[in-house]
Amino acid sequence: LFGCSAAFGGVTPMPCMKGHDGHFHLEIDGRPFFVLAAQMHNSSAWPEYLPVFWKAADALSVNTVQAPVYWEIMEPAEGHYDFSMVDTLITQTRTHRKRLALLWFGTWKNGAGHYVPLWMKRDTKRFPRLRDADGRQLDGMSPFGSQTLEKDKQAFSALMKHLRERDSVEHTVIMVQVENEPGLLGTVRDHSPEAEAAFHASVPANLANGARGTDWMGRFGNDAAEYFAAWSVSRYVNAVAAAGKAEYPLPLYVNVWLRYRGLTQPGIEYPSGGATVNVLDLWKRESPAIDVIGTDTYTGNFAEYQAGVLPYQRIDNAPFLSESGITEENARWAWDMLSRGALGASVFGVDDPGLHDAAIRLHGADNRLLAQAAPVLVPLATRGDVVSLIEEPGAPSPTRRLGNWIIKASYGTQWGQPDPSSAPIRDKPVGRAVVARLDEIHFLVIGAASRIGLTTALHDTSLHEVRRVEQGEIDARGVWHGTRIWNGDETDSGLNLPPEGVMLRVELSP
Ligand code: N0T
Repeated sequence: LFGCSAAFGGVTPMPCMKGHDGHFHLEIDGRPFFVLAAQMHNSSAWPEYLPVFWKAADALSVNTVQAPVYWEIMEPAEGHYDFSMVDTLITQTRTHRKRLALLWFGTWKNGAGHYVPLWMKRDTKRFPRLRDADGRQLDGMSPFGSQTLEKDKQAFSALMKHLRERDSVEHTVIMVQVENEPGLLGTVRDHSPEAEAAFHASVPANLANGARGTDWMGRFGNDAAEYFAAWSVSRYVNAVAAAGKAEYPLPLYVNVWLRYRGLTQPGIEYPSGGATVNVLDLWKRESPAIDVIGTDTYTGNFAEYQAGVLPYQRIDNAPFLSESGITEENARWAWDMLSRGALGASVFGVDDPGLHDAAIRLHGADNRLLAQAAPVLVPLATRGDVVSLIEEPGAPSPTRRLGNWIIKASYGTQWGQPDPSSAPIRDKPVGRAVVARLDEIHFLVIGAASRIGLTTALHDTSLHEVRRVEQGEIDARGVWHGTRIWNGDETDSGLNLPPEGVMLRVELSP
């Protein structure tokens, strides 16, 4: 499923996904890669509007940008494709020395059908609309429109074929998102005539769970409509993905408008039939052509973020923060993602004119640290040797364990700090760090706005001490370069990671 083909149509290895048991990463040019992405606003992929985006993406020091491909623009007339906007994105991404994740705004965009070409919108006979329980046509496409699916498959394959022809040597494009937050809004399931027939027919054998000949109500009871929606959307998206993959096998992903923060109403509060947590098993089973299901989380709260994201770390899926709001406190999420063997993390809407410089500066500093450390940390995370320590107001200071060591973070004014007024001013929770075990006695500590203590496990009477702390950097070959030794006030009561962030290599007693 996640095999890396050595080469495809080109001489360099294909971007591919590697890993196991819920820890997966992309491998780009044969090296582990952690996606640190910035996404533009929905209507920004036009040449006139790209400079503003690039200014932010460069300041953010991301290694990847996410940019939409609009179906309505790419196929202005049936069967006529125009890839000029895609080419512009590829060329400019190369100039800015980044990678590109293309977002296929096809049949679904946020649970609606607003990006299907005009000639399709005008022909509701060939391309039927989604219908609600009263038979009303909604402003989304029916997942049972076989002509609609055929057109989407053709267009998506044409896009992937174009990428193969255009990009199979450089591999600027490293992954593609199939549709955007697919699902149905305005109804729990489709009620078009084809949908009605399928809903009252027997459940497909692979979903029947032994019960032969039952219809959807008989098999799923009160949840039947939502499961039916998930089945109809997932197999549609999978068919589009499979068609594209046959042309050019890039890693493909789906992003989810999450069912969390107390949302319970499918089709109203979140698109029904998207890969939400309650139907995730069904989605994974029905979408083998999708490599990873990502989560769009718009929360600044650690518990909400975890509740949204953690169910997506499973034996067959890695967590992937496919979108998040770009705020200072949300900078914490990428650190947590990296520690748990995730694919990467993204911030959305970075070309927003109202965006504060402080958020850009903070995310930029983080990305520079994380991009340096990622090639070293990614394999360690797969092994379970990386932990994150994330500040959250009102929650106990995080404590983690690596081998015999207990790692504690604390924030704000500390015991032992001679002058409390010298404590950093904390109007936002931004404490974030990762600690990685390189071997028995060497740890990496990377982070910002935190104090990190390394102590012995309870009841362990052997000598545990921090012997040497060196600040430094990791070069492009993964080699450590020390710049100074930390001691005294910088280490006596814990490692004082400054607001701007730092990377430390620590030697501990064996
Ligand atoms: C996201 C973004 C963009 C009751 C929203 C999040 C992006 C899409 N959708 O700015 O449209 O293309 O993927 C929807 C989250 C809705 C939360 C509703 C809470």
